[in-house]
Amino acid sequence: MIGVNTLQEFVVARQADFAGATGDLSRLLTDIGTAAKMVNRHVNSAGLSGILGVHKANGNTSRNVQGESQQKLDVYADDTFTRVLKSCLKVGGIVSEEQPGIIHVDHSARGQGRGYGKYMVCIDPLDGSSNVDVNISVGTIFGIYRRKSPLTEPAVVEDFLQPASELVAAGYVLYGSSTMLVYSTGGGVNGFTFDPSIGEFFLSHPAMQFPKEERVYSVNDARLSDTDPAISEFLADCRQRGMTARYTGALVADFHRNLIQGGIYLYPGSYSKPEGKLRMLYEAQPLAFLAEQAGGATWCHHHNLLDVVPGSLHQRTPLFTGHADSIARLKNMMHASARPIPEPEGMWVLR
Ligand code: AHM
Ligand code: MG
Repeated sequence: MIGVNTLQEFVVARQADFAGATGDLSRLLTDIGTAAKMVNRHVNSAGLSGILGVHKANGNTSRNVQGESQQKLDVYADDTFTRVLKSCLKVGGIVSEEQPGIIHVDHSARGQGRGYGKYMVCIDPLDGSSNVDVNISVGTIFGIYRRKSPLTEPAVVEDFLQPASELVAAGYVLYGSSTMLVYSTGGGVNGFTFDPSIGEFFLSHPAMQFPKEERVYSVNDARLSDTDPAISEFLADCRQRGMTARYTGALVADFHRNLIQGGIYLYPGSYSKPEGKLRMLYEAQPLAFLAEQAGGATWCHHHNLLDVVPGSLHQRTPLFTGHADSIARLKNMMHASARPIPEPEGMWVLR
């Protein structure tokens, strides 16, 4: 890979590793990089350009399909990513945390190609957006599946309801002290840092892997009183081992730190809400794919999350992701738990 530097060069060079690759996925990944640059510019100047705070429509706070209030930047990021993705000829459908249903992309209608593209994109356009107003890191998370239904028809929900083990590619953008794009197409994980003076992402973190050490655990401890006591037991064990707590409120930032320093992120289900908070398609599945590619693992109280088939587009899931040894210890403690969290009924089936 000597001489390969920019995201675009790297993506295209990697394409050669896949026999019969057409370049379609490469185009899609570089388009995601373009949208990330646009969102990055807004995130960086949010305090100056009047786009902090909640988004209002007709004087009322806008809410997404899940009833959560939307920040102005949530709306801008959603708009930008969907606009860029819709222009990508190989995208046939998009689902976003901010939108109720499938956004169909029909290229023939615009005389741009034949029918619908073969890639299905799942996206959380601005993860951790409550951090924006206080100038703390936020992110974008994406996952790309190959559609199953015929290309001549609009995509169907089942095209998106696939287990994370079927992802063709996944990644995230972290808008932090510097902006990074991290992605995998299944042959390891690579990270790129944005150089704002040149306007390009450059390969800065090749072949990312969780380190040997387990250093950090990330959890909102206000969520622990109504969940499996095995989690508190696990956290006590983490402290005993000299691990330290770090939690930003932005999953991307916590996942990224734990990938680099060695750690585990936990967002459990509770007895009153066994499905937890995080979204399966937009958050959990892409990160589970990346964790595995980086030598880590992902669990969701009862299963390896990679094997779980989501039941609906906006399905939520408990999420434990990060260092493989930490996940293994947590699993053992959960297996021995006297009060496990019940599995949400009818929410998913295993393959
Ligand atoms: P969002 O996609 O609406 O921003 O919600 C997801 C975020 C994660 O980034 C973060 O880890 C978690 O929600 C924080 O939730 P809590 O405030 O309950 O700790
Ligand atoms: Mg999110």
